[in-house]
Order: sequence, then structure tokens, then C-alpha cells
Amino acid sequence: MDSLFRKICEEFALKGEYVGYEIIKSGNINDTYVIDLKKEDGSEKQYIVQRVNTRVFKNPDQIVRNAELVTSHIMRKLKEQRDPELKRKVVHIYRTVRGDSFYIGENDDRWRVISYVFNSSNFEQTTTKILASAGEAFGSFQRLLSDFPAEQLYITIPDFHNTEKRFADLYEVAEKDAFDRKKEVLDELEFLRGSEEYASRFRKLHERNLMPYRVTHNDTKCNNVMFDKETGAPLAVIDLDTVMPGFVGHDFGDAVRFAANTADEDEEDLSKVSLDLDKYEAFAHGFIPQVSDMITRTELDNLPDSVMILTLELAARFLTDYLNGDVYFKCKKPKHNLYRARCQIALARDVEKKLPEMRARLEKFVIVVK
Ligand code: GN1
Ligand code: MG
Repeated sequence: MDSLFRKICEEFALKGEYVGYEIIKSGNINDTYVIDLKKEDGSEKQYIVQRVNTRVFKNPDQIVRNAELVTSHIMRKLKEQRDPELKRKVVHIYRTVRGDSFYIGENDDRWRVISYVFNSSNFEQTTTKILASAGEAFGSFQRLLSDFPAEQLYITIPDFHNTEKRFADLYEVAEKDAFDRKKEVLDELEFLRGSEEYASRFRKLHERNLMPYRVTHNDTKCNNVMFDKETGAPLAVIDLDTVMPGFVGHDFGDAVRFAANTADEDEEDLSKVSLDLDKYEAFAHGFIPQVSDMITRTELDNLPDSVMILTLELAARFLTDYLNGDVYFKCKKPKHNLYRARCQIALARDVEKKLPEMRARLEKFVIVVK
């Protein structure tokens, strides 16, 4: 790896001497590393180096283009607002000395370089305080992009949050059952079939002009926010590969299903899985004030349900990948996708029970919304 990273430093003309690297294990798609460089004055500087998964991102140049457009828009807005922290609130996407988005390595691998937010951390352990900060970060991300011309963005993964299509894909692979795994997941399939009403909810609201497309992040796991190491204050939103037109609830729901789960996303002991209502509320508390100038009544009313919808969507995606022979998400153990799917279903069951309480906890935000 060291010689590859040295080569990458050269290709991207990064200043300083390469010292070493660390692997970031949290992603399920791309391979991510932090590299250390020592500058002439003796100080160290870090960069994110990533090998993009080109099976998932079939046009890798497009994800870089989207990220450049979005980060320069945010940078412009923060400058206008004279934000003192602007350098830590948006990442920089580097290009090679030739102006390419990637260094193309062995096996046609695509390597890119992104700035590392100074003195930041992406906390894996989520407290209510961190959730409020994450909510603020993703809410302000949507707000800063509310005047961004969405038609300029490439659709990097078509139908990414098309929950109905995710369900249809699942039924199709279950029908084929190429790996003879369907017999293990009959209960899960039945549960999802019984939840189809949620899957079509956003489309129907959109068709009635009640749910507009906005520019959304679409992958709002808490570890996609960099926080100040000392204060926990939100800084930059990272992992911009899936920034595309979407619904407010896609970001809200995905963030809550991940970070307000009392267990990990792939917990095998389902008795540990449930929705932490205080964490849910903390996220809403950070998120809603940021978007209150743009969000509509219908969008707000659907935030609790968005948690259910996104949890079901992920259950369908993990289960699809299991039935498909595990070709999409990285698996760290046998049946990993099955455990992930079961965990999401357990969470969905709990969320459904808690929906009335989740709605009640949003009542207090009514006043700030048009
Ligand atoms: C993938 O790689 P990561 O963790 O950023 C996936 C998300 C899922 C997530 C589930 C492009 O994200 O949609 O919610 O795994 N990203 C893509 O952990 O499919
Ligand atoms: Mg991602």
C-alpha cells in the first residue's frame, strides 16, 4: 500500500512527505484510508484516499463532478455568510496534476483524494448530543443546497431511494432464488409484503404535488458527518457520492434508522434492537430548525413515517443482496446481509409500534413550520 499511496501523493501533487496510512472500516461500498503527510515545517497533514467501487458507481467521474458542484456551492454560501469555520465545514475534492478526477491504478482501480477536516472526528458511538449535531449538519446541508439547481447533478445511482423498486427487485431475486436461500427468508419476505403501503407513500404524495424533490444527501449515516473533536459541534458532511434529487424524509429517515437504533445495523441478537425515542427526538431537534424555512406541512408530518420507510428499504436491499449471492454490500462474515436485513426488520417492527409517540414528539415543532 505504501508505494501506491506515495504514487498517489505524487499524482495529486500533495505537499509534504508521505508518512503512513490508516484504514477506515466503516463504509460498505468504497475502500477508505487516511494518509499522513509531513510538511516541511514539521507539521502533519492528513488526507482521505478512497478507492471507488465501480461496480456500484458505474460512472465514477460523475460522483466527483457532483461532489465538486455541491461543495463549491456550499463554500460560496458559507463565504457569503462569513462563516469563520468555513474551511472545516466543507471538504475539498482534489484533482490530479493532469486535471483528472482519479488516479487509475492496477486493475483499473479508481483512486481519489479528499481533504481531511482538521481536528475532527466522526463519532461511531452516538449520544443524544451527537445526534442533535448530526441533525443540524444534515439539515443545514439541505438548507445550503435549497437553491442549488438540481438538474445539474448526475443521477449517480438511478432509483436509489425508490423504495417500491427496491421491493420489486427483492421479489424478482426471490423468484429466481439463484442461491437457494429463499427458504431461509420466508418470514422476512412476508413481513415486507405486508408493509408495501409504506413503500409507495412518498411516490403517491409526490404525484399529488405534496412532496417536492429537493437536493438531498441520501446516505445520512451518522459517520458521514465530521464533528469537532473537542466540542462535538457539527462541521462537514462527507460522502457526497449519492447527493441527488430526493425527498426530505430520505435524509431524515435514513439518519434515524441508523443512529437511533439501540443496536448496530447488523446486530444478530434482535432483542437488543429498538428505536431510541430520545435519540430520534434529538436528531429532529437538530434537523428541523435548519429546514423550517423550506419544509412543508406534509413533509414534516411524514418525518416519523420516513424512519419506517427507510428502515424497510434497507431491509429490502440487504435481503436482495443476500438472495443475490452478496455482490453489493461488503460482507465481513457469512450471512452478514441476512443479519443486517433481520436487524432492519426488527427495527421496523419497533418503529411501527412507536409511530404515534414519534408523531407526538414532533408536535412541538409545529409552530416553526409554515
Ligand atoms: C452503504 O458505504 P456506506 O456505509 O457509506 C450504502 C447506503 C446504505 C449503507 C448501509 C452507495 O453506505 O445506501 O444505507 O451502506 N451506500 C450505497 O450501511 O449503496
Ligand atoms: Mg456512502
